Amino acid sequence: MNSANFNSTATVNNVFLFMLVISVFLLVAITVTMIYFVFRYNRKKNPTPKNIESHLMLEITWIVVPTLLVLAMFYYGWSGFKFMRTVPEGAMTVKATGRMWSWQFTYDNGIKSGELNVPLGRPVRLLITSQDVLHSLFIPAFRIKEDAVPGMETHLWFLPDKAGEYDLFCSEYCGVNHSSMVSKVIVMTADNFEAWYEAGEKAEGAKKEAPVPQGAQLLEEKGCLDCHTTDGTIETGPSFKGLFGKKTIVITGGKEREVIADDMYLKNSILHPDRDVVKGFPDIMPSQEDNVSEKEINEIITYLKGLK
Ligand SMILES: [Cu+2]
Repeated sequence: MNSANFNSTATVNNVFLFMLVISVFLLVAITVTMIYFVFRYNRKKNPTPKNIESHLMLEITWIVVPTLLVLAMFYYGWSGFKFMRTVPEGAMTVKATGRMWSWQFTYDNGIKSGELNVPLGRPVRLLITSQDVLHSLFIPAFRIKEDAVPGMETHLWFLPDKAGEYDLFCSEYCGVNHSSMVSKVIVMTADNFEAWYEAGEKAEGAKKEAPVPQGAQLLEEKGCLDCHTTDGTIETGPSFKGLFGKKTIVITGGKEREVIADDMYLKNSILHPDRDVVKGFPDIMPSQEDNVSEKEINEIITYLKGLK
C-alpha cells in the first residue's frame, strides 16, 4: 500500500467490503443450513433420537475456518490502520482546533479558516486538539475520524484526490450546539489553493502591521459568534447588541443580583464566564483565558461599546 496512489477512502472501503462479503456469506450459509436441518432432521422423519458422537474432521473445520477468517479480518484491518496512522512525507500540516461549537483550521503561514481548504493531490496531515471539551473530527468522504482532546494533540492524514466540497462534522456529543458544529473540506486545484493561501497570507501580514485585529474580526476568529449574535437575536448566549452599559440580572454563587455591563463585567465574563451567569441562560461557556489576550479583550470591549 503506497500513499502515492492509495488513500484512506480506498483502505477503509476495501476492509469494509471484505468484512461485508464474509458476513453476508456466513449469514446466508448458516441460515440456509438451519432451514435445511429443520426439514431434514424433523421429528416426523426421525421419531427416535440418535446420540451423535464426535466428528473430528467437522470439529477441526469449524475451528480452523472461522479462525482463518477472523485472522484475515484482523490482518486486513491492522494493515489499513497502520497505513492510516503513517503520515506520508511531504504532507501539508494543518492544525485543527475544536471548540464549542466550531472548527478552526490554522495553516503554517498563520492563516486561520473555519473551513478546511486543501490542494488536490497533496496529502494533508491534521494536528487536532480542543480548546474546551471532547470533540471529534469526522470527514466521511475520506473515511477518517479522530478525537479532539483538550491538552493533547492527536493526528490524522488523508489524500484529497477528488476536487469538490465535502462535509466535516463533530462526531462526539459536545453540548447543546453540537449539531451545528458542521464545516466543509474544500479540495481545490493546486493553483487555486496557492492563490487562496497567498491571499490569506497577505491579509494575515496586513493584520500583523495593525496593532491588534478589530473587535468584529476577533469575535469571528475566537468563535464568540458561534453562540452570541450582534443583531439582537438570542441564540445559545445573550446577544451583544446594546449590551454595554445595560442593567443585567446575573446569578452569582446561586444568588440573583443586578449588574451594569461595564468594562470590568465584560472582561470578567470572557475570562470567568461561570462567575456571573446571565439569568435565563445555561452556565456552559468555557473560560477564554487561553484564547484571548488582554489587548484582544480591550479591542472586543471597544467594539461592543459601539454595538447600540
Ligand atoms: Cu464538538
